[in-house]
Amino acid sequence: MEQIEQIEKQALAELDAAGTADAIDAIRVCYLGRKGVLTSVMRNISQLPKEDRPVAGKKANQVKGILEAALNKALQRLETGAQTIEDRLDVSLPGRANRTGSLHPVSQISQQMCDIFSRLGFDVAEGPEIESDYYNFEALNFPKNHPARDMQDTFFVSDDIVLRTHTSPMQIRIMEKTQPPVRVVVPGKVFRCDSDLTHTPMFHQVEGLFVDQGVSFGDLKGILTAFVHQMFDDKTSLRFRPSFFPFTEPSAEVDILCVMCRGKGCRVCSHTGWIEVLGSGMVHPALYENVNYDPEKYTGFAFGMGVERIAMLKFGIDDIRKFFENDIRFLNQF
Ligand code: 2U9
Repeated sequence: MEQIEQIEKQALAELDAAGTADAIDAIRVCYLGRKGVLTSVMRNISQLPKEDRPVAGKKANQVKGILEAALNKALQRLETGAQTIEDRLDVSLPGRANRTGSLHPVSQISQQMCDIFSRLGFDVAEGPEIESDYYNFEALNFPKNHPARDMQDTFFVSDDIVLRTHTSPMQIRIMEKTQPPVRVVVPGKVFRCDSDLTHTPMFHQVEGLFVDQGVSFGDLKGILTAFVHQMFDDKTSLRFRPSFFPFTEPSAEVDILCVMCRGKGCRVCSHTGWIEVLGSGMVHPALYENVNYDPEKYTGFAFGMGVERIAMLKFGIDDIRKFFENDIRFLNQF
């Protein structure tokens, strides 16, 4: 009996370790073959004392059955390949990320600008990209012979229809429809016949207008300072420089302390320590006549800026054309 139990134990252990069909077959031959270990034990049972034969025979048959079943199972295990979930699944592999899209960097910055002005009390409005000469120039106090009306800067659709060169026509449309207070920013595409490292024939602007009783140049400085501090950081100094636009008087261009060198002087700020980011001014009284506002009662300020220009500074991009090539390797970084 002991011998049979020993055979069972050893055969099962060998099967456990067997990794090929040949190894399993060798075990079968070794134990159950014609000259196999168990086969010879069974043959010798007839030589046992008569009373021991039934018990030994029964035990030997049992073990034979167990071994046959184990041999089959081992073969099956080989055929189905991997046996466990761990063998089929490598949990250490990196996951596959979802390829979700994202907003274009210019859209991101435009939205961020509008969000800031929104929190400062401005509405957000959009208008047509194709405009009449009246809304794009005439109502904004551009003299008939002003160079900005020239073929070089303006895309003409016909004699008096143009691709808007700024989003200002929308502010005229808003003022025509609503009496003060008006507090609005207008984001959108604008078009100018110009192309180099810092200019593209289409670009984006965000312009703003605030008209009410008692609006002063101090309000202009306060709002634009709050904007720059939120857009960049509140340590960014501003500098207001006198300038000229037909639609504002007085006018000022706004420089910020260079975001790259913090005023030390570098390539980005042409070694001046300052970067121009905005145009602004008090709305020219001549405009009020065009929209039926009383120029004795109301004053206001306006400002405008190029979105790509701010995006280039925020993201450290040196060529505006990168925004419009739609190279996925560029866009994926935002
Ligand atoms: C109305 C009245 C006044 C909008 C203004 C600027 C100054 C300005 C430039 C910035 C960079 C254009 O994109 S840019 O080239 N803009 O300097 N824009 S004041 O003034 C207005 C607008 C509407 C009714």
